[in-house]
Amino acid sequence: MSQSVSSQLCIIGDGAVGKSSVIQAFRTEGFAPIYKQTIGIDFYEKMLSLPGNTSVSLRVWDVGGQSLNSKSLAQYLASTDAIFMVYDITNIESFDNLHDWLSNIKKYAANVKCIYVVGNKIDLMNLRQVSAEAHEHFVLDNNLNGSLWMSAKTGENVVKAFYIVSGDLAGVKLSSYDLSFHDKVLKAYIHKDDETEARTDWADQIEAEDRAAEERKKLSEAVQCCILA
Ligand code: G3D
Ligand code: MG
Repeated sequence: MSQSVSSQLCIIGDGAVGKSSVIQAFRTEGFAPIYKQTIGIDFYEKMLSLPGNTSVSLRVWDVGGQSLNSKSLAQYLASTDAIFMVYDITNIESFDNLHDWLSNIKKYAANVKCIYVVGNKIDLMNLRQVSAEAHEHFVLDNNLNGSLWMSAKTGENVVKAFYIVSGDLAGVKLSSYDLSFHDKVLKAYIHKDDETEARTDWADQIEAEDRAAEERKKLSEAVQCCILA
């Protein structure tokens, strides 16, 4: 039996954390704008196909222009099903301000089912000001649904994140195998002023995941070649 779900996702967070860039990165994967308002809010919609004949029509709102206390922010939050709370991993203030964003969510987002903390700009890992532990604690302490890291610049984990939220909203559990089809290989980015910084376990872990994804891709290409031959 097929299932079709229609859902709304709001992307919120301080200015310059990369909210618009995250949407832009996803749009380059065929994510088309369907409407552009002049009052400062854009939304984009895409149908995502999930295993088990399920499709999710995800309407994504970039509420970037809205300040924490604006009336329209309250309106957008009131009707949203899911929220990405985005911060910039190189800017501790943008992480600290998530407390204030969360207070607004609790006040206004009456229908929200899934809230994720998104650490963006992981291509700038060596400039990181927020530890993975602090990020995870925030998620656990506030009983949030998920923890995501991404780079809108390289595209790392962006598409995957939209599939994760779609799966959660539709009640479809996506395996790491399902999600591996939406992996994008991370390009290493070393900031010129600080090339001597030691690598972290986190960076090693991400690199290992990328290598595994690359291996899987190579394997599936090899299998395709065999079939063609
Ligand atoms: P906002 O919508 O949250 O206000 P933007 O943020 O999407 O406008 O991004 C703010 C700046 O951060 C932009 O730089 C953008 O290119 C940069 N940025 C966004 N995401 C990433 C990322 O993942 N990595 C890096 N390195 N930069 C990112 P400019 O210079 O154009 O203002
Ligand atoms: Mg913006």
